Amino acid sequence: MAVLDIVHYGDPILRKRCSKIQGISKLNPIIDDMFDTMYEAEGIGLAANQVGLDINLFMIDVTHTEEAEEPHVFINSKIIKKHGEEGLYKEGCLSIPGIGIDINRPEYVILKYQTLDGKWHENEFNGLLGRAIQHEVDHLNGIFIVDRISEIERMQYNAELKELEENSKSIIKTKLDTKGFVL
Ligand code: QAP
Ligand code: CO
Repeated sequence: MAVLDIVHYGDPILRKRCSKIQGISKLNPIIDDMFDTMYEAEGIGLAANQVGLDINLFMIDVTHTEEAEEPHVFINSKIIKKHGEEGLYKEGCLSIPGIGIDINRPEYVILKYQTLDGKWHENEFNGLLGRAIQHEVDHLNGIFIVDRISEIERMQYNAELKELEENSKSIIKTKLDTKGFVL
C-alpha cells in the first residue's frame, strides 16, 4: 500500500501530452499505488500525470453505480470519436481540489485503448463512465475542466487557480532544493 502525492493545477506535468507505454507488463506496482492514491483521496478517476508520471494510463472506478462491477484500467488511450447530445454534469478534479464545475460534454465516446493483458480494444462508453473517460483523457492531453468553460465563468475560479499555481511552484522549488540545486 503506497499513497502517492497528487500534483495540482500549476504543475507543468499536467500540461503535457503523456507518452505511450511500451512495457505494459511492468505497470502493476504503479497501478496498485495509483488505486491506493485514488481511493484515499475519494476519487472515481485518476490519470498518471496527476501523480507525476508522464505515461498514458488512467483508471476509473464507478462500481458505486450500476455501470460497472470492477474498476477499469485504460492504457495508451485515444478517443476515436465523441458523439451524441451534449449535457452538463458537475465535475470535480483531484488536481483542483474543492471545486465542482458544470461541464458540457457529448454523451458518447468511442475509445481505443489497451488493457493490462496488452490487448487492444475499441469500445463505446456513456453515462458516468463515458464522462469520466473524457475527463481523464483530457488530463493525458494536458487539458483541465477550467479550460472547458468560458473566460467569464473562469473568472470565478481565478483566485483559487492562482493560489494552486503558486503552491505548485513552491513545491517544485523545494524538490529542486532537496536535490542540491540552488534557485
Ligand atoms: C473525474 O474526479 C470526474 O475536489 C474524477 O475535494 C469527476 O474523482 C469524472 C474529488 C466527475 C466524472 C465526473 C474532488 C474528491 C474527486 C475534490 C474525481 C475533492 C474530493 C474528483
Ligand atoms: Co481531474
